[in-house]
Amino acid sequence: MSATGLSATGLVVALQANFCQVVLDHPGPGGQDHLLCIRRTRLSKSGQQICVGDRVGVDGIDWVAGRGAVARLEPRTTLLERPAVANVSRVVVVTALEEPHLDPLQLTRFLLTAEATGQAVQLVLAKADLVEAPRLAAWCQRTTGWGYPPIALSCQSGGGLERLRQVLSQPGISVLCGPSGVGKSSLLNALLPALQLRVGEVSGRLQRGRHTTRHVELFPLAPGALVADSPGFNRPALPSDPLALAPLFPELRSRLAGGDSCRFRNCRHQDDPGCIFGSNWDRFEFYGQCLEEVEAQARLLANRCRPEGAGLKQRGARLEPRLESQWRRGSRRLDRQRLAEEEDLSPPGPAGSDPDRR
Ligand SMILES: Nc1nc2c(ncn2[C@@H]2O[C@H](COP(=O)(O)OP(=O)(O)OP(=O)(O)O)[C@@H](O)[C@H]2O)c(=O)[nH]1
Ligand SMILES: [Mg+2]
Ligand SMILES: [Zn+2]
Repeated sequence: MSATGLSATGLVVALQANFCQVVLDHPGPGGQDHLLCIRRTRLSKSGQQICVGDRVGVDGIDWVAGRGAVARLEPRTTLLERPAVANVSRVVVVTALEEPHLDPLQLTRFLLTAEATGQAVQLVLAKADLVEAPRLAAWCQRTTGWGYPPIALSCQSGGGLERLRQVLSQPGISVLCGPSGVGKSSLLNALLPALQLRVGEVSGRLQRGRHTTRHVELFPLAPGALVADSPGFNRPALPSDPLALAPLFPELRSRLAGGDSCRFRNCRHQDDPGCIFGSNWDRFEFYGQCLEEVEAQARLLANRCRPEGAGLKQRGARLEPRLESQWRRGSRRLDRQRLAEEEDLSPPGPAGSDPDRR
């Protein structure tokens, strides 16, 4: 469609309440290169949620007011579920070496959600100025062993920033994700000082972040290269299929892809007989914890989906749910814990138009 007509195509760079900011592929009259767009109800009816990173068709354009309506959503190549960003080419998982303290299980969960996109994953170890050189070297060696040679970075000294700039300057959409307070917005400010994104102090005994960034927003970093800042959160979700977990660990995936296989096709890789991985690998324990949680989730789902009464068995005087054999192992305690658990500490989005700017 003509850029000077009533319709156009573009990229969603930010969501604000019921609106989204769309950067147009071709500027309209007067060189207008973006529009504030409302979503059409038929898009909502089809159940499709617009995400940052989506390519959309816009119509009903009022060039004078700079308004339009999203009428069409183009198919996505990839989707990072949380933070929700479509068409991602690279996920940059950011964790601080200190303030907040680096938690390797939490880091593993972030890496798993990044791997689930099937795209390139880059690990950034931020706040390198806060630890001694031997500790930094130990973390670099450890995460390299997991399959993630990291970029160690300090916004204070500027060390590592140019290496990160090179990675982020590759074409496509990169998204920064990680816990609150690890320095995601700070490092974007260091790369693009004109952004002036809000940053917040970490506080409390656990040196937690304050959930300063509230929205995902895409910024241009180099020609054809965009980078998204995102709100920090503490507990990324895990995949729903227990068999999907192992291939998300690069240190397992490389051997599975190379044709090595355990004795049993549905091996849980928990040091079971005939397992090619054994227990002598660094993330064995984290893998086991994640697997238990995913299996507990799968059991809950299987029980909920079963018609009333159909999945019950008599045990003494009581009726108990009958479990699918493959999910029978694992702990009931985890089931209860999961039900009781709050998903994480992310606060609701605030009022106001541009809360992430200083
Ligand atoms: N010492 C040190 N402090 C840093 C560094 N980078 C960021 N900080 C501090 O860490 C705190 C949190 O930084 P933010 O950039 O707001 O963290 P964030 O990851 O964007 O946090 P959310 O928006 O809440 O997800 C601020 O007080 C920053 O000044 C660094 O390289 N070294
Ligand atoms: Mg931030
Ligand atoms: Zn195995």
